[in-house]
Amino acid sequence: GIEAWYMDSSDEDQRKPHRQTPNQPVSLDELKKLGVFYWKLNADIYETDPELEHIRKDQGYSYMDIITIHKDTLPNYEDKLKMFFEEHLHLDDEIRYILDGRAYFDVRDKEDRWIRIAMNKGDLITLPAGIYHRFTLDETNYTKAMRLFVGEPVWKAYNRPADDFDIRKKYVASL
Ligand code: KMT
Ligand code: NI
Repeated sequence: GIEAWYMDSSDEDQRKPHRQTPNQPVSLDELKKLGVFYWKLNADIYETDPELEHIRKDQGYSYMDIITIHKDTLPNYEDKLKMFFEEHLHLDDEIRYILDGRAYFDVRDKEDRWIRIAMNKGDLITLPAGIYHRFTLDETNYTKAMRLFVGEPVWKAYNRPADDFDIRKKYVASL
């Protein structure tokens, strides 16, 4: 499964793990309570995987594309990474499936503390609409991810503060 932990408060390199000492792990169950869901899949067969097909049908993930985040493949790499790491929310769920490499998703818990979720090859995660979150590469500086979406994708991110959005109020009320 994925590993998650509460972050330290240091401002150094976002690509470092930022664990506390001692480590403060966060369980899948605690993530579920925040509306964060997780599947483990076989990324080696993503093009023909019946399990992925099943999840997509079940959840209505009709749209998909693949983004390779690496300095040589992603246009405006530096700017995009900066944007991804700005704390933000979306009006829809954010669904990401790591096909190769690694990355971190950080999400806020109920008390507004940062939880870091370490994503490896084969990890599929869904972040609920309205949750404050951010994304970063780790020190390996490379990930290839499938982006899934219910219907036509809307990539628009609203940086914090975005507390007046209905979707934010709805999310907070769900906790
Ligand atoms: C987002 O909105 O946080 C992202 O799209 C993150 C990068 S996609 C792996
Ligand atoms: Ni996002």
